[in-house]
Amino acid sequence: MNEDQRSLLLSSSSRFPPPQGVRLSYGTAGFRADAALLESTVYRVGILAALRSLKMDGSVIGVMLTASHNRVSDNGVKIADPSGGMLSQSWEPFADALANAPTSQHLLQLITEFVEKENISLEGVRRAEILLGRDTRPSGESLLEAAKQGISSILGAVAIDMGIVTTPQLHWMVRARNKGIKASELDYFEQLSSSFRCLIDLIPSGSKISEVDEKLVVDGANGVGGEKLEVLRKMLDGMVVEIRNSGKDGGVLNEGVGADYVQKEKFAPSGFGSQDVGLRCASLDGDADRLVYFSVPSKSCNNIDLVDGDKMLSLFAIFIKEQLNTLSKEGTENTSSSYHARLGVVQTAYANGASTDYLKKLGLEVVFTPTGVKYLHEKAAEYDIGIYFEANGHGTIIFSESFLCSLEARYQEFSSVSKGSEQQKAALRLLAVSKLINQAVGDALSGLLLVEAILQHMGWSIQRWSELYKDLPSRQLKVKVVDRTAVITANAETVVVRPPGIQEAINAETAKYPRGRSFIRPSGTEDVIRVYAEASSQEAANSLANSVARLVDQFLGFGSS
Ligand code: 16G
Ligand code: MG
Repeated sequence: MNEDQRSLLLSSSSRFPPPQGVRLSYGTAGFRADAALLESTVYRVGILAALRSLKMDGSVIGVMLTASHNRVSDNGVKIADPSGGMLSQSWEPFADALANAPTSQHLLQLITEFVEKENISLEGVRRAEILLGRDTRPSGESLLEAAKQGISSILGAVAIDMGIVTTPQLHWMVRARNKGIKASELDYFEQLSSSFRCLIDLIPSGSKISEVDEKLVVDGANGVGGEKLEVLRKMLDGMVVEIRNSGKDGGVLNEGVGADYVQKEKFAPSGFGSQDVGLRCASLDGDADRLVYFSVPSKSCNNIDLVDGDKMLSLFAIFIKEQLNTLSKEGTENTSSSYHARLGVVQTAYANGASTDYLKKLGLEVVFTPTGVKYLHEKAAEYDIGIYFEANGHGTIIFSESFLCSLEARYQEFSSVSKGSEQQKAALRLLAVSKLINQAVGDALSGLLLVEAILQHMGWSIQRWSELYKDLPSRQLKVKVVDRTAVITANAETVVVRPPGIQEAINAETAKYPRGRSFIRPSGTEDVIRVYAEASSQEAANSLANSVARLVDQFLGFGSS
């Protein structure tokens, strides 16, 4: 590192001292804390993003300021790698160390050692480029400034402010930029709306949705998603969408609204109720990377029928499987031999057991990973078409480059030898899905358009969709413990290997309940142990969850040591 670079880092870091007595942790998907504590962390993440861009030969990196579904007074920062996915896990320990370096000197030393180890040249000869995005939180503006200062303290690094965007928009832009395709917000909207239109135009003439189902009502969580959906809606003719909680009517971000609230509480969000009985409703989270659907079944209460990430996964899997089956049908003598696509679905332990049974009955390959998009995404990337979802509504579909190339070739072939054939349409539908769905990361807006297109294709109401299978009743609890890192899990968080004895005790409890299943895991975002239980009735699920929570308290609680 040359002298100019050293003094630049020393002078800028002295303006961003870390908060006293607070340890920040990178967590599952970035840093999150009360916004007042984050300036120094965001400044340092700016440095990290610039170094990452240099390491990746100048590829564009993204920095997103958001605390997703959390309180409006919180904020957070996430990093998007060149693929548009989450920051490589191999850099997470550095992110942790950087955020917690106590002084400017320590920071400098850490950076010096890291760039040496990673072979990153800091002479300012190479350009690094970072796209910055933020959600609608008021703290976003000053944190943006901190990120810019971090970026500009690495010689040759430039920040480009993309303004207020959803998290998935920023990931999409990073991916697009690195693929050399147009990457503005308008390009994003145009890609989504044109591929949506393509799917709608390919709907078989027999499918007709009844009038009551025409309208979709969306809860925007009083965040950035509702605002962006307003823009997108204008580009989608023929789709009737009403947007509530768009943040314009004085509601507070994520307060009694949004996908997290709806999925966890199984309750209609604020602004929804008896007037909406039977309507197809959807809810986005605060930064629009999660999506759930729901309907209000009766006028008497605000309970909902939840259609969660598992059911979205099922819907997408059915549609894709149908297209792949059509593609592989015989009868097109003049085309080359068919390409057998490997389709895989990825879930976590939180997936409702009924969904896993259903997917397996469809003949699909179902695999499990630990909680967190980075794990699911990585696994899904092993397939030609990988569909992944968490029950909470995080998820997407990814297509391998080689599969897309062969699909494109087959489409061209069908176009010349069997134009208008079912096979040609199936190929075109899959190509449209690959453009509509955000392959960088789960995206509530693109997911919503895909759900809408598939429901219309199938001629299904939300009730018909919800009836694909019946969720097993489940219950989630959290337990405060002395040290959550004392819990070590294996097999995609379904088994506890440490502390010894607790898994056997959980097994003994679970065995008492018909269709019982339960697991515990340390949260990656909060200082708690989470408990999940499901069973054949709600009472049984509650009781199993309570018993397991008691075991956690016995083995790890404050009375245990
Ligand atoms: C993060 C993850 C989410 C996961 C959640 C679990 C991403 C982008 N987000 O929000 O996928 O469901 O953590 O939280 O990966 P927990 O560890 O506190 O239960
Ligand atoms: Mg989110």
